[in-house]
Amino acid sequence: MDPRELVRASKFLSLVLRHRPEVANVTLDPRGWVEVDALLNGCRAAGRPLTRAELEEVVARSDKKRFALSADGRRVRAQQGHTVAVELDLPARTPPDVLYHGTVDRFLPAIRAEGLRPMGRHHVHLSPDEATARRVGERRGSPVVLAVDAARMHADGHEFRISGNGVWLAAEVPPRYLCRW
Ligand code: HQG
Repeated sequence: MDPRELVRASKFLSLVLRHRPEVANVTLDPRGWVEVDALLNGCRAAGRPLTRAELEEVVARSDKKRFALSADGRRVRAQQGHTVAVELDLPARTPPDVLYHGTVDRFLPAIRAEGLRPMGRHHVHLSPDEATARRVGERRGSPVVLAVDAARMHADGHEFRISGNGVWLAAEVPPRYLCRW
């Protein structure tokens, strides 16, 4: 696939596997998995045909490793970013001392008052390095990077998980653990 087709397919798969499985007439299991055959049939019926080889290419090449195939290759799921109810069975892990969150100026008053909240998603998404956080913020405008005192948060009993593609996830980040970077 050329890069533009790859991005288009990846966006459609994000829609189906994170947000609206019904557009490809599939349902996600409680862990977010869907049978590959059912997905490919559904994509075809939705007018967005995809071959098995193309799906594998999207899984392998999507810039952020957004999707994963099961070990037997028969199921696929999004690694994170869902708005539909799924429980990804990710283990709780000790985070690095500092994590980063990329956002924009206009959200700062609310973030200072109430901390980082998951908004539409299931978790607050945190990056292991500043450059990644900057790219996340850039999606919305001139990026502002916040540092999260993950060591202190963790010591205070907050749980952290890491998705299969290296995104750190937390239920929330109260304002006392945040500072502008
Ligand atoms: C902001 C992309 C007001 C938050 C990226 C963010 C990431 C608040 C927005 C992944 C707030 C939510 C996630 C509060 C947080 N008041 N605004 N209390 N707390 N916000 O898209 O972190 O391409 O749900 O700063 O690369 O931007 O989808 O989260 O600006 O990894 O794979 O509310 O999405 O990956 O936006 O991005 P999002 P995010 P994918």
